[in-house]
Amino acid sequence: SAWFKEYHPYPEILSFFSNLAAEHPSLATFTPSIGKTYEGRDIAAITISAVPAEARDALKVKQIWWQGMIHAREWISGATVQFLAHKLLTAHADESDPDHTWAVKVLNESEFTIIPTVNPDGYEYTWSRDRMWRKNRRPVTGSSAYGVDLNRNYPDGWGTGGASKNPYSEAYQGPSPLSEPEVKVLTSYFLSHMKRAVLAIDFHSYSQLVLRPLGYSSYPAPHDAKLKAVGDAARDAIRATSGKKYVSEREIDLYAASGTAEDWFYSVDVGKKTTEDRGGNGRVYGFTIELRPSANEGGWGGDGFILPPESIIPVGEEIWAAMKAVVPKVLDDP
Ligand code: 0X9
Ligand code: ZN
Repeated sequence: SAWFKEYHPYPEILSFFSNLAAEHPSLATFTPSIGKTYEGRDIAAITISAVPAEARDALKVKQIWWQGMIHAREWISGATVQFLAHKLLTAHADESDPDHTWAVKVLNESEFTIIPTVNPDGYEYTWSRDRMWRKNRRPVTGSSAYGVDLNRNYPDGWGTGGASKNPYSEAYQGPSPLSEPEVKVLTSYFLSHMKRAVLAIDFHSYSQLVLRPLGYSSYPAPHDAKLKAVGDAARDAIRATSGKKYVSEREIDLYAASGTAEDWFYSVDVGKKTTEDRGGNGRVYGFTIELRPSANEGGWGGDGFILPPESIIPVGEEIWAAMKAVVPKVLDDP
Protein backbone atom coordinates (compact mmCIF):
# COMPACT_ATOMS: atom_id res chain seq x y z
CA SER A 1 0.00 0.00 0.00
CA ALA A 2 0.99 3.65 -0.44
CA TRP A 3 1.59 3.95 3.29
CA PHE A 4 4.87 2.01 3.07
CA LYS A 5 6.32 4.27 0.37
CA GLU A 6 7.18 6.99 2.92
CA TYR A 7 8.12 7.56 6.53
CA HIS A 8 5.45 9.34 8.56
CA PRO A 9 5.33 11.78 11.47
CA TYR A 10 4.06 10.55 14.83
CA PRO A 11 0.40 11.68 14.64
CA GLU A 12 0.04 9.81 11.32
CA ILE A 13 1.54 6.68 12.83
CA LEU A 14 -1.04 6.79 15.62
CA SER A 15 -3.84 7.13 13.03
CA PHE A 16 -2.38 4.26 11.01
CA PHE A 17 -2.54 1.90 13.98
CA SER A 18 -5.91 3.16 15.13
CA ASN A 19 -7.35 2.60 11.63
CA LEU A 20 -5.66 -0.77 11.30
CA ALA A 21 -7.29 -1.95 14.53
CA ALA A 22 -10.66 -0.55 13.45
CA GLU A 23 -10.42 -2.54 10.20
CA HIS A 24 -9.77 -5.78 12.13
CA PRO A 25 -11.97 -5.44 15.21
CA SER A 26 -12.11 -9.14 16.03
CA LEU A 27 -8.31 -9.42 16.12
CA ALA A 28 -6.81 -6.09 17.11
CA THR A 29 -7.12 -3.70 20.02
CA PHE A 30 -5.50 -0.29 19.81
CA THR A 31 -4.60 1.35 23.12
CA PRO A 32 -3.97 5.01 22.30
CA SER A 33 -2.13 5.64 25.55
CA ILE A 34 -0.36 3.23 27.86
CA GLY A 35 1.27 6.27 29.46
CA LYS A 36 2.95 9.54 28.63
CA THR A 37 6.38 10.75 27.59
CA TYR A 38 8.30 13.57 29.28
CA GLU A 39 6.76 16.11 26.86
CA GLY A 40 3.29 14.66 27.39
CA ARG A 41 2.87 12.63 24.22
CA ASP A 42 0.95 9.37 24.41
CA ILE A 43 2.81 6.09 24.00
CA ALA A 44 0.51 3.72 22.12
CA ALA A 45 0.19 -0.06 21.83
CA ILE A 46 -1.67 -2.46 19.57
CA THR A 47 -2.51 -6.00 20.64
CA ILE A 48 -3.32 -8.70 18.08
CA SER A 49 -4.71 -12.20 18.63
CA ALA A 50 -7.54 -14.37 17.31
CA VAL A 51 -8.25 -15.71 20.80
CA PRO A 52 -10.99 -13.68 22.50
CA ALA A 53 -9.35 -11.34 25.02
CA GLU A 54 -11.28 -12.72 27.98
CA ALA A 55 -10.12 -16.29 27.20
CA ARG A 56 -6.39 -15.63 26.84
CA ASP A 57 -5.50 -16.10 30.51
CA ALA A 58 -7.36 -19.37 30.87
CA LEU A 59 -5.89 -20.70 27.62
CA LYS A 60 -2.40 -19.57 28.66
CA VAL A 61 -1.90 -17.87 25.31
CA LYS A 62 1.78 -17.07 24.81
CA GLN A 63 2.79 -13.50 24.18
CA ILE A 64 5.17 -11.77 21.81
CA TRP A 65 6.37 -8.17 22.00
CA TRP A 66 7.80 -6.03 19.20
CA GLN A 67 8.94 -2.47 19.82
CA GLY A 68 10.33 0.18 17.50
CA MET A 69 11.81 3.65 17.67
CA ILE A 70 13.50 3.58 21.07
CA HIS A 71 16.18 5.58 19.22
CA ALA A 72 14.64 8.57 17.51
CA ARG A 73 16.70 8.63 14.31
CA GLU A 74 16.25 4.93 13.52
CA TRP A 75 13.17 5.51 11.39
CA ILE A 76 13.24 2.12 9.69
CA SER A 77 12.61 0.46 13.07
CA GLY A 78 9.23 2.21 13.24
CA ALA A 79 8.34 1.45 9.63
CA THR A 80 9.22 -2.21 10.22
CA VAL A 81 6.89 -2.72 13.18
CA GLN A 82 4.17 -0.98 11.15
CA PHE A 83 4.82 -3.45 8.35
CA LEU A 84 4.75 -6.47 10.69
CA ALA A 85 1.47 -5.47 12.34
CA HIS A 86 -0.13 -4.74 8.97
CA LYS A 87 1.10 -8.01 7.47
CA LEU A 88 -0.11 -10.09 10.42
CA LEU A 89 -3.61 -8.65 10.12
CA THR A 90 -3.92 -8.59 6.34
CA ALA A 91 -2.52 -12.13 5.98
CA HIS A 92 -5.06 -13.34 8.51
CA ALA A 93 -7.92 -11.56 6.74
CA ASP A 94 -7.06 -12.53 3.15
CA GLU A 95 -7.45 -16.18 2.24
CA SER A 96 -5.45 -15.69 -0.94
CA ASP A 97 -2.43 -14.37 0.95
CA PRO A 98 0.42 -16.91 0.86
CA ASP A 99 0.86 -16.44 4.59
CA HIS A 100 -2.82 -16.77 5.45
CA THR A 101 -2.59 -20.26 6.95
CA TRP A 102 0.45 -19.32 8.95
CA ALA A 103 -1.19 -16.15 10.32
CA VAL A 104 -4.35 -18.05 11.30
CA LYS A 105 -2.37 -20.70 13.15
CA VAL A 106 -0.15 -18.26 14.98
CA LEU A 107 -2.95 -15.88 15.95
CA ASN A 108 -4.97 -18.83 17.24
CA GLU A 109 -2.27 -19.66 19.71
CA SER A 110 -0.58 -16.40 20.62
CA GLU A 111 -0.95 -12.69 21.24
CA PHE A 112 1.25 -9.95 19.79
CA THR A 113 1.78 -6.58 21.42
CA ILE A 114 3.43 -3.95 19.28
CA ILE A 115 4.77 -0.62 20.52
CA PRO A 116 4.97 1.55 17.41
CA THR A 117 7.12 4.32 18.88
CA VAL A 118 8.87 3.96 22.23
CA ASN A 119 10.36 7.45 22.01
CA PRO A 120 7.84 9.81 20.37
CA ASP A 121 9.41 12.99 21.81
CA GLY A 122 12.72 12.14 20.21
CA TYR A 123 11.02 11.02 17.00
CA GLU A 124 9.09 14.27 16.71
CA TYR A 125 12.37 16.15 17.26
CA THR A 126 13.97 14.28 14.34
CA TRP A 127 11.21 15.67 12.12
CA SER A 128 11.24 19.23 13.43
CA ARG A 129 14.84 20.00 14.45
CA ASP A 130 17.56 17.40 14.21
CA ARG A 131 17.28 14.31 12.01
CA MET A 132 20.15 12.67 13.91
CA TRP A 133 18.65 12.92 17.41
CA ARG A 134 18.81 9.61 19.33
CA LYS A 135 17.76 10.06 22.99
CA ASN A 136 14.55 11.25 24.62
CA ARG A 137 14.05 14.98 25.23
CA ARG A 138 14.12 15.37 29.00
CA PRO A 139 16.31 18.27 30.14
CA VAL A 140 18.94 16.88 32.48
CA THR A 141 18.88 18.45 35.95
CA GLY A 142 22.03 20.37 36.76
CA SER A 143 23.22 20.69 33.17
CA SER A 144 22.07 22.25 29.95
CA ALA A 145 22.05 18.87 28.21
CA TYR A 146 18.96 17.15 26.88
CA GLY A 147 18.06 13.55 26.72
CA VAL A 148 18.76 10.13 28.15
CA ASP A 149 19.51 7.10 26.00
CA LEU A 150 16.43 5.01 26.73
CA ASN A 151 18.37 1.91 25.72
CA ARG A 152 20.71 2.50 28.66
CA ASN A 153 18.01 3.26 31.25
CA TYR A 154 16.43 -0.17 31.81
CA PRO A 155 17.13 -1.58 35.26
CA ASP A 156 18.89 -4.87 34.43
CA GLY A 157 22.61 -4.36 34.88
CA TRP A 158 22.08 -0.57 34.78
CA GLY A 159 25.22 1.52 35.02
CA THR A 160 27.69 -1.34 34.69
CA GLY A 161 29.56 -0.15 31.61
CA GLY A 162 29.04 0.52 27.93
CA ALA A 163 26.89 3.46 28.99
CA SER A 164 27.80 7.01 29.95
CA LYS A 165 27.38 9.12 33.08
CA ASN A 166 27.89 12.25 30.97
CA PRO A 167 24.54 13.91 30.16
CA TYR A 168 25.91 15.17 26.85
CA SER A 169 26.76 11.65 25.70
CA GLU A 170 24.63 9.85 23.12
CA ALA A 171 24.68 6.86 25.48
CA TYR A 172 23.78 8.78 28.68
CA GLN A 173 22.32 6.25 31.08
CA GLY A 174 20.31 8.77 33.12
CA PRO A 175 20.60 9.59 36.82
CA SER A 176 19.15 6.25 37.94
CA PRO A 177 17.59 3.13 36.46
CA LEU A 178 14.03 3.81 35.24
CA SER A 179 14.55 7.56 35.63
CA GLU A 180 12.89 8.15 32.27
CA PRO A 181 9.10 8.23 31.98
CA GLU A 182 9.15 6.31 28.68
CA VAL A 183 11.10 3.38 30.18
CA LYS A 184 8.88 3.40 33.26
CA VAL A 185 5.73 3.27 31.14
CA LEU A 186 7.05 0.46 28.96
CA THR A 187 8.37 -1.71 31.78
CA SER A 188 5.24 -1.24 33.95
CA TYR A 189 3.01 -2.13 31.04
CA PHE A 190 5.12 -5.16 30.19
CA LEU A 191 5.13 -6.41 33.79
CA SER A 192 1.36 -6.09 34.14
CA HIS A 193 0.29 -7.28 30.67
CA MET A 194 2.97 -9.71 29.50
CA LYS A 195 2.92 -12.45 32.13
CA ARG A 196 3.16 -15.13 29.44
CA ALA A 197 5.77 -13.44 27.27
CA VAL A 198 8.07 -15.76 25.36
CA LEU A 199 9.72 -13.38 22.90
CA ALA A 200 10.47 -9.66 22.91
CA ILE A 201 12.30 -7.87 20.12
CA ASP A 202 13.63 -4.32 20.16
CA PHE A 203 14.12 -3.09 16.59
CA HIS A 204 16.96 -0.69 15.81
CA SER A 205 19.15 0.38 12.93
CA TYR A 206 21.65 -0.06 11.54
CA SER A 207 24.25 -2.81 10.86
CA GLN A 208 22.18 -5.91 9.98
CA LEU A 209 22.59 -7.78 13.26
CA VAL A 210 20.52 -10.21 15.28
CA LEU A 211 21.76 -9.71 18.83
CA ARG A 212 21.05 -11.89 21.82
CA PRO A 213 21.75 -11.42 25.56
CA LEU A 214 23.72 -10.62 27.51
CA GLY A 215 24.96 -7.16 26.67
CA TYR A 216 26.36 -5.93 29.97
CA SER A 217 28.23 -9.00 31.05
CA SER A 218 30.19 -11.80 29.48
CA TYR A 219 28.40 -14.12 31.89
CA PRO A 220 27.01 -16.71 29.49
CA ALA A 221 23.26 -16.56 29.14
CA PRO A 222 21.90 -19.83 30.57
CA HIS A 223 19.79 -20.25 27.45
CA ASP A 224 22.45 -19.32 24.96
CA ALA A 225 22.01 -22.43 22.83
CA LYS A 226 18.29 -21.75 22.43
CA LEU A 227 18.78 -18.04 21.96
CA LYS A 228 21.40 -18.73 19.32
CA ALA A 229 19.15 -21.18 17.48
CA VAL A 230 16.41 -18.55 17.35
CA GLY A 231 18.77 -15.77 16.27
CA ASP A 232 20.40 -17.95 13.62
CA ALA A 233 16.97 -18.90 12.27
CA ALA A 234 16.17 -15.21 11.83
CA ARG A 235 19.47 -14.62 10.05
CA ASP A 236 18.94 -17.58 7.70
CA ALA A 237 15.37 -16.60 6.84
CA ILE A 238 16.49 -13.09 5.94
CA ARG A 239 19.27 -14.44 3.73
CA ALA A 240 16.85 -16.78 1.96
CA THR A 241 14.34 -13.98 1.35
CA SER A 242 16.38 -11.00 0.22
CA GLY A 243 19.94 -12.26 0.06
CA LYS A 244 20.92 -9.73 2.74
CA LYS A 245 23.56 -10.85 5.20
CA TYR A 246 22.72 -10.27 8.84
CA VAL A 247 25.08 -11.46 11.55
CA SER A 248 23.69 -13.43 14.49
CA GLU A 249 25.80 -12.90 17.60
CA ARG A 250 25.83 -12.09 21.29
CA GLU A 251 25.38 -8.43 22.24
CA ILE A 252 28.55 -8.44 24.28
CA ASP A 253 30.53 -9.60 21.25
CA LEU A 254 29.45 -6.44 19.43
CA TYR A 255 30.20 -4.15 22.36
CA ALA A 256 29.23 -3.96 26.01
CA ALA A 257 26.13 -1.96 26.84
CA SER A 258 24.18 -1.89 30.09
CA GLY A 259 20.60 -0.97 30.82
CA THR A 260 19.31 -2.17 27.45
CA ALA A 261 15.75 -3.23 26.75
CA GLU A 262 16.85 -6.59 25.43
CA ASP A 263 18.65 -7.68 28.59
CA TRP A 264 15.68 -6.58 30.67
CA PHE A 265 13.30 -8.65 28.55
CA TYR A 266 15.44 -11.71 29.04
CA SER A 267 15.63 -11.34 32.82
CA VAL A 268 12.24 -9.89 33.54
CA ASP A 269 10.16 -12.94 34.29
CA VAL A 270 11.13 -13.60 37.86
CA GLY A 271 11.47 -9.94 38.73
CA LYS A 272 15.02 -10.11 39.99
CA LYS A 273 17.68 -7.66 39.11
CA THR A 274 20.04 -9.65 36.98
CA THR A 275 20.22 -12.95 35.19
CA GLU A 276 22.80 -14.09 37.72
CA ASP A 277 20.50 -13.17 40.61
CA ARG A 278 17.67 -15.28 39.36
CA GLY A 279 19.75 -18.38 38.91
CA GLY A 280 19.44 -18.38 35.16
CA ASN A 281 15.72 -18.99 34.99
CA GLY A 282 15.28 -16.95 31.87
CA ARG A 283 12.12 -17.36 29.87
CA VAL A 284 11.63 -14.34 27.64
CA TYR A 285 13.80 -14.57 24.56
CA GLY A 286 15.03 -11.00 24.21
CA PHE A 287 16.61 -9.74 21.00
CA THR A 288 17.88 -6.56 19.46
CA ILE A 289 17.63 -6.57 15.69
CA GLU A 290 19.65 -3.95 13.84
CA LEU A 291 18.06 -3.42 10.43
CA ARG A 292 19.53 -2.21 7.13
CA PRO A 293 21.87 -0.94 5.91
CA SER A 294 24.99 -2.92 6.69
CA ALA A 295 27.75 -1.24 8.67
CA ASN A 296 29.79 -0.95 5.45
CA GLU A 297 26.99 0.68 3.50
CA GLY A 298 26.08 2.97 6.39
CA GLY A 299 29.62 4.11 7.05
CA TRP A 300 30.71 5.83 10.25
CA GLY A 301 29.25 9.25 9.47
CA GLY A 302 25.80 8.18 10.52
CA ASP A 303 24.34 8.25 7.00
CA GLY A 304 23.10 4.72 7.59
CA PHE A 305 20.27 6.07 9.73
CA ILE A 306 18.88 7.81 6.63
CA LEU A 307 17.61 4.73 4.85
CA PRO A 308 15.63 5.66 1.71
CA PRO A 309 11.90 4.93 1.96
CA GLU A 310 12.21 2.55 -1.02
CA SER A 311 13.78 0.15 1.49
CA ILE A 312 10.76 0.03 3.82
CA ILE A 313 8.99 -2.80 1.97
CA PRO A 314 12.10 -4.94 1.30
CA VAL A 315 13.16 -4.64 4.95
CA GLY A 316 9.60 -5.39 6.06
CA GLU A 317 9.52 -8.50 3.90
CA GLU A 318 12.84 -9.88 5.09
CA ILE A 319 11.93 -9.25 8.74
CA TRP A 320 8.50 -10.78 8.23
CA ALA A 321 10.30 -13.88 6.94
CA ALA A 322 12.52 -13.79 10.02
CA MET A 323 9.46 -13.62 12.27
CA LYS A 324 7.87 -16.55 10.45
CA ALA A 325 10.98 -18.57 11.29
CA VAL A 326 11.35 -17.38 14.86
CA VAL A 327 7.82 -17.25 16.23
CA PRO A 328 7.01 -20.99 15.85
CA LYS A 329 10.35 -21.79 17.49
CA VAL A 330 9.51 -19.82 20.61
CA LEU A 331 5.89 -20.97 20.72
CA ASP A 332 6.90 -24.63 20.51
CA ASP A 333 9.44 -24.25 23.28
CA PRO A 334 7.73 -25.36 26.50
O1 0X9 B 1 23.87 0.74 21.25
C1 0X9 B 1 22.68 0.40 21.12
O2 0X9 B 1 21.80 0.76 21.89
C2 0X9 B 1 22.31 -0.50 19.94
N1 0X9 B 1 22.90 0.01 18.73
S1 0X9 B 1 22.35 1.40 18.06
O3 0X9 B 1 23.26 1.77 16.98
N2 0X9 B 1 20.95 1.15 17.39
O4 0X9 B 1 22.25 2.39 19.06
C3 0X9 B 1 22.84 -1.88 20.15
C4 0X9 B 1 22.63 -2.48 21.49
C5 0X9 B 1 23.14 -3.87 21.49
N3 0X9 B 1 23.62 -4.27 22.76
C6 0X9 B 1 24.95 -4.43 23.05
N4 0X9 B 1 25.86 -4.30 22.16
N5 0X9 B 1 25.25 -4.74 24.28
ZN1 ZN C 1 19.32 1.99 18.23
